[in-house]
Amino acid sequence: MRADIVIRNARVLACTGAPLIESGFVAVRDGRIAAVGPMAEAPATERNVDAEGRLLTPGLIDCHTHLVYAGSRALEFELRLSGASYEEIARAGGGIASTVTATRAASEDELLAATLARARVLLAHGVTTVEIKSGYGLDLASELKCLRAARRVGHELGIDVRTTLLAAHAVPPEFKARADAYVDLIVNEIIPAAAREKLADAVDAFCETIGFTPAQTRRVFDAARTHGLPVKLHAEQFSNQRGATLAAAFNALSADHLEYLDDEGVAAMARAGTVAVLLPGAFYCLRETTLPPIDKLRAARVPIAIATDHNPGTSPTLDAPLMMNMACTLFRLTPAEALEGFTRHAARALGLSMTHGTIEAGKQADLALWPCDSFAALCYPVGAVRPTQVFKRGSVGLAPAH
Ligand code: DI6
Ligand code: FE
Repeated sequence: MRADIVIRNARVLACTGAPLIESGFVAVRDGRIAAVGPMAEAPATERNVDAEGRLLTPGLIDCHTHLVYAGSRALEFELRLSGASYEEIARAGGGIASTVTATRAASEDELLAATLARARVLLAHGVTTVEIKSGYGLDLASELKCLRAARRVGHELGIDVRTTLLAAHAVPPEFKARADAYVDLIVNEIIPAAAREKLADAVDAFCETIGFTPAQTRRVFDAARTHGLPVKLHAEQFSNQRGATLAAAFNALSADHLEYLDDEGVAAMARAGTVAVLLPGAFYCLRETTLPPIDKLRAARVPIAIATDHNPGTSPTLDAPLMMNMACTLFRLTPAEALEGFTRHAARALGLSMTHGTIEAGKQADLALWPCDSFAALCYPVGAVRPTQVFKRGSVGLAPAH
């Protein structure tokens, strides 16, 4: 077998469900994984990387981020510390709306620069594929501007970016008390334009008392379907709107947050194969105390993914391994579940299962080498866990910027 590069002497965690290979190799050819196995079967090649017994995992996949925005929400953080709730701030015109003002005022190049800086930090934490949502533009031109900036991040950094149109994130100020008219705009103009310009890989909405009703969400999903775009949903974050059931009825790739998910939602997601994306960063920042129904999701065999939910309001973090730690500590996931949540199941939440998320022959050679030796060792430190090396399509050039 000819290989361009062989990573040797690695503890290989393929995230396929197969046991850890204690002393293994991964051979890469043309940017794809050519073979994986124990060292005894490693092919000879000229270019080798000695992993020196470190843990080799699939590159992490951050399947839920709001990476494109301008401005800061540090003041709101202080308000919440002195007692204001997230909902109160949102209803008073702060929260998402304040980020919308700053994002509308920023140029595409300014947004690109800010987003690139954030994406580089994600990369330094082992993320090789990232989903980026719009949702801070909330008008036709600004939503498309955000999606274009997101696409450019992928080209600039050589990582995979999947874009999601989240025009239904909040009702913009010019549509105050006219949410249905804003949904008309989304359905008649924003979704068709994003589809026409191939700027969106999926469509998302925030189904919530402070977001959009299930009926409005359904209209957004119908339009996505008309334009051939798969859907995802911010569901059951603050209250049970039966959003997950609605999402499953549209064969959603994922339903995300889910603290207030009910039994019917669990069953509907299981039937539809919709991934449950859990977001411990937002849970932590909002001091939420209601846990997503993890045991019920497990029992129904709903795939569970974990993501950063990076956004300036409720999850200002770019530390993917810290989210795995929090998924274990706050949600009681096992370290193996947390890592599968950031690899295999995250790939599925983006519709990328065929090419991403596991170390298997034929898949894209997206890999991360960690300075530790087990699932548990990866998840147990609270912060400051970074890969020593990241490979994207087999390219070793992606040295994390520390
Ligand atoms: N739920 C969240 O946690 C983020 N969006 C959403 O629908 C928060 C976005 C923000 O506060 O800026
Ligand atoms: Fe989110």
